[in-house]
Parts: sequence; C-alpha cells; structure tokens
Amino acid sequence: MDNNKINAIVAHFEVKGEVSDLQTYGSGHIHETYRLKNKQTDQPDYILQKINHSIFTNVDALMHNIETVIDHLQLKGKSAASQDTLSLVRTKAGKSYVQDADGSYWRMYLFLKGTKGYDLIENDKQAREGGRAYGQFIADLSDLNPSKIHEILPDFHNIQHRLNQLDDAIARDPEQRLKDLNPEIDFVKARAERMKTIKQMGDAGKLPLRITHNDTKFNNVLLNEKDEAQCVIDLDTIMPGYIAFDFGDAVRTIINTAEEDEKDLEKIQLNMGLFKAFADGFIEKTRTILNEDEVDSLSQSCLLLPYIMGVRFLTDYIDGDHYYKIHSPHHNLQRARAQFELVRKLEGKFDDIQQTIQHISEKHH
Ligand code: ADP
Ligand code: GN1
Ligand code: MG
Repeated sequence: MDNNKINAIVAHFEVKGEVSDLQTYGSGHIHETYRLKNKQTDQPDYILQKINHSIFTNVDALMHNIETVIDHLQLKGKSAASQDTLSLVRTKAGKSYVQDADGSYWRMYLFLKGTKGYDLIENDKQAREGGRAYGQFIADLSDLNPSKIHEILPDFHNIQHRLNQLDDAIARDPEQRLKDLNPEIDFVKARAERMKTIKQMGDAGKLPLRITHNDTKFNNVLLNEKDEAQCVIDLDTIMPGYIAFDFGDAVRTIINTAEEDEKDLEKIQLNMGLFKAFADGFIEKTRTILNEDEVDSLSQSCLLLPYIMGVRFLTDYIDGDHYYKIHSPHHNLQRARAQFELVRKLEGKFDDIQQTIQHISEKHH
C-alpha cells in the first residue's frame, strides 16, 4: 500500500502522537487490516481497516451496528481504558469511517496493546477463557433491543440459504471446476437434511433469536499475556441469531488440532480436552439465559458450523474465489476439504460431545 495514500487516509482520523510503520496485520479473511505504530511511546498504536465493501455494501448500517454494540458494552462496564471492548477512533468530521478518493471505506480502532489472536489454541486455559468471553458477550447483549441492530448479512447462518448458493454455483460452474468435485458434493448432499435440525428447531419457535456475534472463530477473541481473554473483536456480523451459531463456530476452531485449511487430512483430529474447557467457560456464562432446547442445539451446532463453512468455502471455490481472500490457487477447496474432514471426525464423537454438554449444563444449573 502506497504510503502517501495511507497518510492521506490517516489524516482524516483523530490520531494522537505521530504514527508510522504501517504493517499488514492478523489473519482475517475479509478486510485489509493494518497496524500503525506510534512514534510516541506514550500514545496509542492503531488498527486501520479497509472495509470489504463488496461484502458489506451498506457501510453506514454496518458501522451503526458496531457503534450500538460498543455503546451497550460500555453500559455493562467495558471500556477503552481497560481494553475489554473495541474503541473506534472518530474522524475529524466526527464519523466512524471515511471514504477515500477511490471510493474505498476505512475505519480505525485503538490497537489493543499486549494482546494476541490465535489461529490454533495452545492450552485449556485459553479455551476456557475464550468460552467465558464469547459467553459473556452474548449475556451482555441479551438486553440490547434487537430492533436497534440491522440484519447486515441476511441469512448468514441459514443452512438452506447456503445450500441454495452452492446449488446456484454448481448450476453455473463458471470456472469449470465441478468435474473434480464429486466427492465433496456427495458429502454435502448426504448430510443436508440432518444439518437442518437447528433451523427446524428455530422455525418451530424453540430457539429464541438473540443478538449473537456470528463469527466466533478463536482468533476473534484476543488474549492478554497471561492467556486471559481481553476482548472480543470483529463485530461486523453481529445480528439476531441462535446462540448455537456462536458455540459451534468457536468449537470448530478449538476442537480441531489442525489449522482451518489443513492440507494433510490425517492431521485433523479432535482435542476433547480443549472442547470441554471451552464448553465449560461458555456455558458457565450463559447457563442462566439458556432454555433446554438451546442446550440441545449446542451439540448439533458442533456439526452444523464446520459443515456450513465447508459449504461456503466450496461454493466460493466453484464460483471463482470472489468472497474469501485466498493465498494459493486451490485454497478454498483445501479449506472446504479440511472442514468436511472435521465434520466426519465430529460425527464419530457426537455422542461424547452431547454427553459432555449435558453434564456441563447440569453442573452450572
Ligand atoms: P477480518 O474480518 O478480516 O477477520 P478482523 O476485524 O477480525 O478482520 O481483524 C483482523 C485481525 O486483526 C484480527 O484477527 C486481530 O488479530 C487483529 N485486530 C483487529 N482489531 C484489533 C485491535 N483493535 N487490536 C489489536 N488487534 C486487532
Ligand atoms: C470470515 O472475517 P473472518 O476472517 O473473521 C467469515 C466468517 C467465516 C470465517 C472462516 C463476514 O471470518 O463467516 O466463518 O471467515 N466472515 C464473513 O474462517 O463472512
Ligand atoms: Mg476476524
């Protein structure tokens, strides 16, 4: 990224001190994220993000959601000073984002000092802390009026919608990639009905719609140097959803001993200890708001979320890789295969997962 351009963007924001040393940062799949270091050590560092406008077409509504959530978390005692919530840096015009001369949208956050995000989890403490943080996040938002939040990406975790998108990509096959994908497509079709369980429970009115995060992979909770959860980040997809979505999406990245895009499927194994620690932390913080159907839905979500991610990665691969950032030509296919392998492994351990959740729920009742 050209330095003059960045300086022009930074100049729009209320930045303290003097920033330099722009570096790309993190491993998110959606936005362009940069870290800006401050030359004055007593002043903050910053995160600058170019918002992915082809996904988030209504930036005003997106930023409205984020501001609403941050304000609500502040009512619950979270603050910029204690670094347990994200803090947006305002533009000099008092807004939460700016549009540059090329039409791109930019926003800035205070950099959360001393924190780290993990693509792979290392120990039980991290898992339990992640569970507590995501659980507390939902509990904190449980009294936020849902009408204040725009449904920014409708049908985000609606399995029928994701299967329809896959069917549509298959019908078009714009890159002629289908010929090699029979095993993956058969895998999806064979499980499609079973994966509708949570949707059916929701449609039957058994699962309350809550304000959920909807993107709870483990690297969206930052930990401090003592492995304590510091802050839940990546607030773009906060919308009404079922609590199971947040549980299952986090479990997908915690129980898996390998990376989300692991090429060597043998390396994809389940770490039940990390799963238990995460589930214990999450249920501890949400048990008082959960109904019994929601408790049931948690185990189903452990299959659903990796399945949905596999379907989405496969769809993007067939479609020609327009949605996710990729780092190699067949990256989305590799990601899809890894998620499907994870589903296979989780199916083999389903009873165990269900019993563990029941046991933990009784303990926290
Ligand atoms: P994406 O939607 O592309 O995943 P994120 O908002 O999650 O974008 O940001 C990408 C990465 O940048 C995060 O995984 C995290 O490592 C880092 N990050 C984001 N915001 C902050 C912040 N305020 N302080 C420190 N690191 C951050
Ligand atoms: C994207 O933004 P990031 O990298 O945290 C995606 C999630 C997927 C995830 C898979 C807005 O999350 O839904 O679960 O990739 N975010 C969006 O790693 O689509
Ligand atoms: Mg992220």
